[in-house]
Amino acid sequence: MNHQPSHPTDGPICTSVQRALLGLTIPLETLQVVKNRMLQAMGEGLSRETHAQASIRMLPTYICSTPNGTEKGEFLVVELCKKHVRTLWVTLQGDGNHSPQVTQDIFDMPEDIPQGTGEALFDFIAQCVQKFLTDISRLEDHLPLGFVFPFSCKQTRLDKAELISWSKDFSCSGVEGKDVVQLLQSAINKQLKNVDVVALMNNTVGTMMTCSVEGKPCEIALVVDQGTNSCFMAEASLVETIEASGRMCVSTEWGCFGDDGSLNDVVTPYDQHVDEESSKPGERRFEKLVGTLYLGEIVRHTMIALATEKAVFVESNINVLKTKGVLSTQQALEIIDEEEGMAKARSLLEGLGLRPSEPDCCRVQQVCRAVVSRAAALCAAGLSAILTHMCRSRELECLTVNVGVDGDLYQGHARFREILESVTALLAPDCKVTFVPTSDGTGRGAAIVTAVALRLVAQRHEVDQVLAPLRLSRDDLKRVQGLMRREMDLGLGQETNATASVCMLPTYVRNTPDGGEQGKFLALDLGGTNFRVLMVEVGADGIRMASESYVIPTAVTQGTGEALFNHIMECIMDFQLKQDLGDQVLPLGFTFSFPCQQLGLDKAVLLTWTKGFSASGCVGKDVVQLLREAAQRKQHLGLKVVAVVNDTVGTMMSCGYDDPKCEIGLIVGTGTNACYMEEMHNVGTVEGEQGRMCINMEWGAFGDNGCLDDIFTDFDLVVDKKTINPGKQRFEKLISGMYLGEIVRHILLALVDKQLLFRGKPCPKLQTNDIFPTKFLSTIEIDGLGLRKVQAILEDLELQASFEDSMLVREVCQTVSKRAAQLCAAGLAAVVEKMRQNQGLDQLVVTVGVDGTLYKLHPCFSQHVQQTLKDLAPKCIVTFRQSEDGSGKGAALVAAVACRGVKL
Ligand code: 0WK
Ligand code: BGC
Repeated sequence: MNHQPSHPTDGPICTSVQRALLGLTIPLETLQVVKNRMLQAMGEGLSRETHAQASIRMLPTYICSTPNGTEKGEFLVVELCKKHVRTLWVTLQGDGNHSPQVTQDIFDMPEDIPQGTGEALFDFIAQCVQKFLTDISRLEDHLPLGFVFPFSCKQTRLDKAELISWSKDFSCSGVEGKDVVQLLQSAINKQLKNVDVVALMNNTVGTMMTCSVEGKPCEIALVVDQGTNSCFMAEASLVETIEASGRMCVSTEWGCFGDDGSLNDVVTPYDQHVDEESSKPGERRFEKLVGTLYLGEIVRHTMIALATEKAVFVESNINVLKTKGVLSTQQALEIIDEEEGMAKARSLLEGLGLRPSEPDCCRVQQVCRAVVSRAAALCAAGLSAILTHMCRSRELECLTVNVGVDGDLYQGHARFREILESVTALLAPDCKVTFVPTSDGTGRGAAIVTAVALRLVAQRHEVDQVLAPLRLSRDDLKRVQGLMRREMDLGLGQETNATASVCMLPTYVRNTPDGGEQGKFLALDLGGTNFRVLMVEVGADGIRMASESYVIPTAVTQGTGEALFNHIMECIMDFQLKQDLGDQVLPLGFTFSFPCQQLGLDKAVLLTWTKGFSASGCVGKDVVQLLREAAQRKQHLGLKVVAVVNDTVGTMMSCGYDDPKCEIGLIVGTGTNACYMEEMHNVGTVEGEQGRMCINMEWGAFGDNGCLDDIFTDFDLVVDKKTINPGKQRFEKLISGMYLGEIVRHILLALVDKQLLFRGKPCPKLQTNDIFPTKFLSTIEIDGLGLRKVQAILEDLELQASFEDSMLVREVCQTVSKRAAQLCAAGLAAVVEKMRQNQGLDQLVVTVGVDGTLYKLHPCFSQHVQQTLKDLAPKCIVTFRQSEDGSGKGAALVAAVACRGVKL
């Protein structure tokens, strides 16, 4: 559909008029092209690489949420309009804010202000504020002020915005490139002492925030006034010019679209004249086709062209038409009126001293209609580009959205509205749009933005207070590193071992693999997420493995030791059956991932259970013997345990098989722990000075003697209290997968209590232990994961989360996992620094073999560990090698060496 105006059909005159009207009419297919060009320009505006050159600048506004009706308080708003300054006093009840109390005043702007100095402009605005507050007797109050500034600004905060360029005939000197908030604040400070400018926003943002229907906010706004612009709630992850997540309102500044020539096939010679006569030729080409500052001018130049071609006013001297501004957009809009239009046209043209014929008046009316229709159609092309962008970026089949609209052209003229709405529906058929004209400009919206700004600032402050204890400084981490080193030295000392919280258990593994290991082995891997039985064949051509995972029910892990080891035996026998091992008696390496006093390679006494295990009758017992007894109970004669190792040792050995520099084993999974190769002369708890031995640090218990109490937050204490081993494994409970989810859950509950999350609504499901598993952190923290997915996770917990809520939940997860990674790195820094000093090296080069679901699956845990370690131990070059096949392979390698009878 293209909207062709009707007209008399007489010869050359008709052709000129038709040509003019055709030139001013954009067919739908061309509008589709314009829409696609705007979509592309919007993409360029969002991209960090092309943002600076983009004709649609896509400026972040730092508005991250639409109003939620709880905004409360009294706010001062100042709106800079084309010919006046409007000051408003807005009281928001927080009751959905559908009818806030508003007191306002309008101060006409002296004509010389818009082209005068910036100082004069802001002093004038400050005088208006001072006068307004005097009139409403509010001079004494401490007041937050929201400033509606309808010009393109590079915003870096809600209260920091640099003017990029003036438009709409404003050109005050000394403002472009300056922070407008600062300029206004300093002008206000000259007159008043108690007014803080806390937010600046574009008038489109004010419009978007003001227009909300039945509590469903608008997510797009459009202003078609002297100038034109739009804004919408974009996916923040797509706004590459800022670091943010969730949503961010972006002011498109689409007025400049076409400044790169992408409207040249739409612009007519009449538009060209208007541009050349404007204060900034070549700039804001789109605005000059749409804004009311220009429509009258386009009509005037069209009439000049038609008159020149003797198509109109053949009886008149048309010089009057050559004066800029003789025909205003308002007049053009009156001329298009169905009833009064022709009369208006005649009185206007006669008023200009022209002697228009009836057809002349009709042709002028047609031109006016064409110019206004084109403006509406172009706005529709821009709006549909935004709609399509939002639909795609939100991965929606159909977008349903409210569009707030302000500006004389939309508010005042049905024809403009009809065309805008109908063409939008044609260009964005998969979007359901409700247009919401603002009833009172941007005032209420600006108050809401100011309220949101204050609420966000207040909320930010409160959230920072809640999370501050979990944010560790470099000094904190250096201190933890120092404490870990002290506990390690105490643990290695014969005299001091008993009091050390880090046991530093000798493992009797004295070498890492040398590749000469041979043979077929059975391996068990107990203590991680699953219990695994493996068959491992080690040969000159490498290692082949077969394995089976078995779940150990809590009833068994927390039952009797006999039942636990019986269960283990049943799994072994099931595996041997499946692997058709018949009655082969394979040497067995047993990865037993709990603190054990190793008395030999195949003898280890369990010191205590961890990770939720508590099977009775095991602590103080040789776990190999417990396994052998279970084999006897099962009349299983084919069990030959030759080695029992900790999973850290198994992991070090497994990675050491491929990388001889691997001398540290690290586990960050259900639990956490580390081992490393220590110089025998430093191991005071074992006879012998020569060579080295792998030490199982059991660092999970670091801090059990209270040395970490100042790191422990109330949330950690609550989590610890609810475990079956309160006061134990303190370091582990700050780091490992078994506990992080619970720490997050308790922080979320605290934020709900403080009304900072889920609007303070009680969350019964969130009260349930372990309802927020650590794997949620790994999902929620995936970079670029749409917050929609976070919302989905929360919905499963019957939590109705807003975007702000989802962002806050993500921030809590990030804070907890980052602390865990940093603490893990502080522990490792102590280990590598000790190894470097042990070897008297200026620089240590070492590999850490690592395993565990948290380290392997969390999106940024490993990165945080590595970055923090690099900072805390700069003299150590540390490579992290993720263990492919787990520590079972390592246990088999230890068994292989044991079988060679070589003193490991
Ligand atoms: C896989 C290893 C196993 C270790 C586990 C730790 O093979 O020995 O205990 O990693 O990670 P989790 O399963 O506890 O996340
Ligand atoms: C155990 C360690 C084990 C670690 C990782 C800790 O709870 O005490 O022996 O290495 O978890 O699985």
